[in-house]
Amino acid sequence: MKQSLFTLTGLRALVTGSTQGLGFAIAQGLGEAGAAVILNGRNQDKLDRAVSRFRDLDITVHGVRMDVRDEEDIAKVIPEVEKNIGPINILVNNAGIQKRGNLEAIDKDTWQDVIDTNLTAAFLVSKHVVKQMIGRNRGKIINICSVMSELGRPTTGPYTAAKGGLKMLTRAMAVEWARYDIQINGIGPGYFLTEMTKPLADDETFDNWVKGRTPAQRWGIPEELVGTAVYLGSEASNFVNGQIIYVDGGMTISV
Ligand code: GCO
Repeated sequence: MKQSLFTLTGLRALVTGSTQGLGFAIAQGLGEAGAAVILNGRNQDKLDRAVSRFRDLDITVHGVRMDVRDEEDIAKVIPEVEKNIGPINILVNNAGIQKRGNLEAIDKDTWQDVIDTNLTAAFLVSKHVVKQMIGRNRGKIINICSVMSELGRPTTGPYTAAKGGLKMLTRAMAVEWARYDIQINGIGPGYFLTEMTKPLADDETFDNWVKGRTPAQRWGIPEELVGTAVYLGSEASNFVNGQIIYVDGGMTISV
């Protein structure tokens, strides 16, 4: 097996929503595999802090402030990135938020905010990045789905709908763009310890539920997503398209 199969040396990866949490861990892993990394967030201070952490890790890094829900911003920033930083070879659509509540009590603005950030943003950013990938006849897109792409949990309605949509958007992208030697796949994380899930992990009842519901009987650690992200960003996955790989300790295969 060629060692180069899994290297990302010479490639550039844009990871949306990567100033913290799973996005930061995935971006760090892609960087450690050799990619030049473009971090993204809406908040300049958070972005600057994330970039300096990467500089300490000796990873080639740029920070790009872009609101992934705003197509005008995307349409301005993506061409600037391609011109001033270089081609985006790997796009990771990671940006996401979670707003919990009983479905019947969810107001339209909350619903729209979750759908816009977790689903529509992936469409908008991909639409502007894929133009150049099509021109280069090469590219990788990785959509960060969730076990909620397959499963529901009370109070996570908008998030579940968005992540279910992202699973099918991954397939919609694959059937249209695979012909340009672009591979579009998804990663479905289970319950990982991040800023977003900290309130859940700190709740003993919820913590015990996750451990009981997960065959591995534990939460995931963000670094445990890196191997799958590197695989889907590398030559090793050149004939894989439209697949969602669940990194969930077995949760989606158990009742
Ligand atoms: C929840 C959590 C989950 C996790 C993750 C699981 O409220 O149940 O927020 O949605 O964030 O998405 O994959």
